[in-house]
Amino acid sequence: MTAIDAQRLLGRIRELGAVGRDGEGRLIRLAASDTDKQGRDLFVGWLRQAGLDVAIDRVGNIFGIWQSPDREQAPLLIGSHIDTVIDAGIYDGCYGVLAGLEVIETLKASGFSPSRPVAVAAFTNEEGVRYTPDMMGSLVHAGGIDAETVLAAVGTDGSVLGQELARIGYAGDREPGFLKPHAYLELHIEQGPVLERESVPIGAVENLQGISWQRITIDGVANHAGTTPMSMRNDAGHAAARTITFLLDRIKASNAPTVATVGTIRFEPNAINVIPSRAVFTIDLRDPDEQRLQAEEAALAAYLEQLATENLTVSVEQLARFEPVIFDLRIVELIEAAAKNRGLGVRRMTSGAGHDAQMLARIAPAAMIFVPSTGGISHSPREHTDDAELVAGANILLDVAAQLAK
Ligand code: HGY
Ligand code: MN
Ligand code: MN
Repeated sequence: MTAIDAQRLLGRIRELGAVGRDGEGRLIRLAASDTDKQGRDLFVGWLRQAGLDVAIDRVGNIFGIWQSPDREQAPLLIGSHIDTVIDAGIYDGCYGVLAGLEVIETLKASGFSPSRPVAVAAFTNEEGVRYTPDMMGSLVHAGGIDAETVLAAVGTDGSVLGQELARIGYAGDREPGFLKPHAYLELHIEQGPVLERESVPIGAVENLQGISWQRITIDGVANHAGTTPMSMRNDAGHAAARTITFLLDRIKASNAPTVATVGTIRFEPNAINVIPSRAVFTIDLRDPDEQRLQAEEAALAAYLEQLATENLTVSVEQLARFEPVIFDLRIVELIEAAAKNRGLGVRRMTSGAGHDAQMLARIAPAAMIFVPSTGGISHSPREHTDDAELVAGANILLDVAAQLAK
């Protein structure tokens, strides 16, 4: 049974994982940054070494294409992302991109003759930390947002994505969406606790939860922290705290799979002895059920309306909103069969995280393969998956890709 070159894959994961470390050793490769460029350059070098055609589109999505005898056939696309969050782990996204390249190199070396081209993609700005929405490059590829809108996106640092892509040399010339996939596969770490808790090495991901990202701005009145009676305050900071507590306590009490996260918050003027005149914070809401997700969005909106009656001004910006996605059952079954054929345990599951696959599912049959995350931890330097688990997942990707490309 053909197997991937484990040392080559593991070595590349570690080599890419060393790119983009800051002075404190934190891994940060935000979309279209200088460190993202370093990671991109390393990946493109490996694509060229593998003899693949390299194509880069106008929003910086990178494709490595193994042309088949019949170039007219729609390609099998394997992908993920190599941009990271702040202080990231080395596996999120990178594992799936490098495993995709590994699968192509293994198939080529094995003499496999594909009936269709096989391509690997690294999509721009999957994480959405510097520019929103997340899964941006794959959303453009799937036709969910136009390239001009994305190229004009203004980052949290005031930069403009299109200018940054040009600056780092990844404003490509291919038209986004030029590659219409026959099918799409994504291998990813689970980033959650399920597979490890159940000692199951492979996840056949059948669906992915809906995501709602909002930025809330509450404006009150700055005043002296010592002389202003509590009854006379328009305290934007207290209003933000009440909102956050209302929403998170409500969701915790619901016992539903809904999750809510306030990952960023800032006050103005941000001084110890000044009642905040402004509070700006983000809310990441997710649920596999669209109706429940809408109900939580409505509860939050109603609470904010109530705040606005208290001499506070509230504004809401929707940063991202994606409905839950169901993946292709035929591919999910191929994943299960491949795992069983290699004597590996497998279970169907929902993805709690957003992934490029949810965008590609709009234009092609798509599904994902998960491998366990130690302690269920991700978006952290403590992110880890054992080498044997990484290799097992890549071999399942290999088997399913061979099925879809034969
Ligand atoms: O936010 C997410 O779920 C993904 O990591 N961008
Ligand atoms: Mn990811
Ligand atoms: Mn991520």
